[in-house]
Amino acid sequence: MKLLDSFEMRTPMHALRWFARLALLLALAAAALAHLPAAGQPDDGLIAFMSDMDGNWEIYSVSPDGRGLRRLTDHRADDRYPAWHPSGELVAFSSDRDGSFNIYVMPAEGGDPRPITRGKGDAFYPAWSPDGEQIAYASNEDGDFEIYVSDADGRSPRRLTDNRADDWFPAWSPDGQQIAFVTDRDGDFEVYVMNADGSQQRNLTRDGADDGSPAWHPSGELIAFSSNRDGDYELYLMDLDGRIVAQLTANDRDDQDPTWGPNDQIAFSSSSGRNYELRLLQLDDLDDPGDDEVRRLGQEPIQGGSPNWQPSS
Ligand SMILES: [Ca+2]
Ligand SMILES: [Ca+2]
Ligand SMILES: [Ca+2]
Ligand SMILES: [Ca+2]
Repeated sequence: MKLLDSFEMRTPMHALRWFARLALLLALAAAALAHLPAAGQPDDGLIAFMSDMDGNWEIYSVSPDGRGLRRLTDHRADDRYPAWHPSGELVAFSSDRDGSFNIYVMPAEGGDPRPITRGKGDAFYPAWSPDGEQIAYASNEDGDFEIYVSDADGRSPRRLTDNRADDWFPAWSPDGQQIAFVTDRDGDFEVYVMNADGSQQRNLTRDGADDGSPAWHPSGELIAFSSNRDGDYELYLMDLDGRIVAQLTANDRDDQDPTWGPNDQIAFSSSSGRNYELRLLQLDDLDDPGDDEVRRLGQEPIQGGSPNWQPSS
């Protein structure tokens, strides 16, 4: 009864006050639990992804609860790597419908795409700047892949990297000041970060395994990425010094291409051999991540890769 003593339960009046206080605390706790975000709510925006479920690579969108599957492209060419414009009203993607791979933009509901790049070589992995005024992508028009940034309409492309290795998978920081990307300039793939003008390129992962698919947390202080350092690909969370904050998945599948949704949700692609599907992870506590349950996006498996979560408007 030491606990009760501390609340000075000496008279019925004190006891009543104590129970009132307890009831209030319980009510507050219940209210807090009720407001905990549930994963994959239909009003959390859409997830665009690529899939060959209909015979060739197309871009699709789906609600994070697995409903409302919609095909956005319909072309026998390869259509890959969708990226939402920050307005949530346009989707950029990469397609070889005109011969080599170029970046195209289409309305969020699908429809006629217009080309953004018309370079020699192949252009992949479009990523809009957070203000929507620029677009980053990777192109091998100089022989190996480099990161480029152009105006939103494709004009004035600037090359940000310049080496013989492959530099690709650009990802803008939420404040638009930095770009994370993947490069094998040190022998194996690493996640690097540079300023948005290409200066101060630095290695964050520094691990002998292949590290890739960086995705900035909306706070700008953490980056989710994939690595095969335990033998197959898992998702990890690191800070901007490259310190691993948490290992987010642990299984014998290849978990890659994380994308952040509202309330610390991550959608990603999980594959095993030729089987690949979209999965969802809800991080309940960013201060203590790593023990969160992974589940399928929807009831039935949705064959999908390179998911990209629609920004909330
Ligand atoms: Ca296609
Ligand atoms: Ca290069
Ligand atoms: Ca590495
Ligand atoms: Ca795995």
